[in-house]
Amino acid sequence: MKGSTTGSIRAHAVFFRLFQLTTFAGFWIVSHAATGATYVDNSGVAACSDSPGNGSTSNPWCTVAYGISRIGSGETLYVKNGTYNESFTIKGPAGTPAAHTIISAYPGHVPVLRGSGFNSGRIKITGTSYIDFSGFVITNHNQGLYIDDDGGTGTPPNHITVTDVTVHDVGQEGVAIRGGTTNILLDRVTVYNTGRNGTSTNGEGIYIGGGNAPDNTSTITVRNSTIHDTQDEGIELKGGTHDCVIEGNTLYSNLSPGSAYSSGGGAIEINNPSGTYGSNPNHLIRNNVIHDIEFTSGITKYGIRIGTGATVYNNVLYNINSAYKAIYSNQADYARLVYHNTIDASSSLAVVNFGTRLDCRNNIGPSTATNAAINSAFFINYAAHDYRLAAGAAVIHAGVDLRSVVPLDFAGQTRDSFPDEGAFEHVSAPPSRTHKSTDRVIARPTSGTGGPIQFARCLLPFLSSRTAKPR
Ligand SMILES: [Ca+2]
Ligand SMILES: [Ca+2]
Repeated sequence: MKGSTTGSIRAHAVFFRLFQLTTFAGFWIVSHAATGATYVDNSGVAACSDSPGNGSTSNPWCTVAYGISRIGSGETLYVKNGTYNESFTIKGPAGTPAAHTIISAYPGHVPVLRGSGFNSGRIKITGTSYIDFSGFVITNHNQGLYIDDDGGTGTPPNHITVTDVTVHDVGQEGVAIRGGTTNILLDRVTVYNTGRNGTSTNGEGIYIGGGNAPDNTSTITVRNSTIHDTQDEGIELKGGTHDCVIEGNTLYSNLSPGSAYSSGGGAIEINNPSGTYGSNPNHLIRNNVIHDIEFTSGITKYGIRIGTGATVYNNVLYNINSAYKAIYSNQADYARLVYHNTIDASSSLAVVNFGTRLDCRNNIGPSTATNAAINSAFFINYAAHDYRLAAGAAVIHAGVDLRSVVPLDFAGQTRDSFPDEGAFEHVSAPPSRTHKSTDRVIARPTSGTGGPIQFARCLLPFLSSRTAKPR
């Protein structure tokens, strides 16, 4: 008992010491950023010069590229409002886990990095690590932002964070992350009007992995971002990529107007494995909203195409043109889990399986035993696409317990022991553990969360497999 008490006190002391250190370190970082940052400002408010002695607020540098060349590891470069006609490559200085190098818009400012046209240039990050890049608008380049191994000539970057960046009106892709790159976070990124050079077929919003060559880019997270009006896929995960997380994003008007290569793609597209990664890629696609995927003559599109192993839950899909499948699982390889999505589409096209190991349960959309076909009466405001559940909806407490995979709902609400079908858990007390014979829960077959994957639970295959495309 004594030892335990002593241990507890010691643990408390260690915690307090850690708290002191953390607080001190945090204070130091903030102080350093406030007093030690350097500045780029071409507005003319303060006369700028790209010379070594500059970099202060009163004597700023003129170009972002020069500023980056002057800062040291873990330092902060702030860029103030203005249009900077630049295409540059960030090759460092690398930060450290404790002190990232920060290249950022000055707080409240939105500097624009403008290229020289849709057929040349890009902003690139390569061969470096622990860099935070935030607050910029990137436009009028061939591609917006590349995070890669410099076309195979350099080392892949890692631990790069891109926050509050907007990429719009570019010749090809908005953002490309490739070349074996790892540990990249895109947070609150906006991408629109891609594929504008008129000759290229590559107009993806966010392109992860390689095209023809094997590419094991992995551990990429795209979060809280908005990707719309992309000529090709909104977010594409190429074969060979693995362990990526696509969460909390909004995608619309993707694959629009639709190039030749976008036929067969999804607003979120997970490509079939390329054979360079030997186990389930385990991509995680959750809490996204996909809507308004419009009809284009001669083009086939999907809301989400699952071409290899992935877990897909708590997504909301609506206004997917009735010619298209909302969620399509094809390319028979690794297991897919499709749980708790709300899919406002005809039951025959909500989730379509073509010969894959698909476990499809607790969705609103498919009309099968462990799912529920869409019904406007389920929702608070169906007409306004508010798919939170109305009190008394038949899908409340009607799901099987999949909390080991889906502990929370779309809104972050904890799912109770009788999960509701669809993306939203209704806030109401769960029923008692004693079922009545009329409860849907016990009327349904339940395999349990640890059970074997159930094959083809949504729909039998009835359409031909998608033809592989080069990019
Ligand atoms: Ca419930
Ligand atoms: Ca593509």
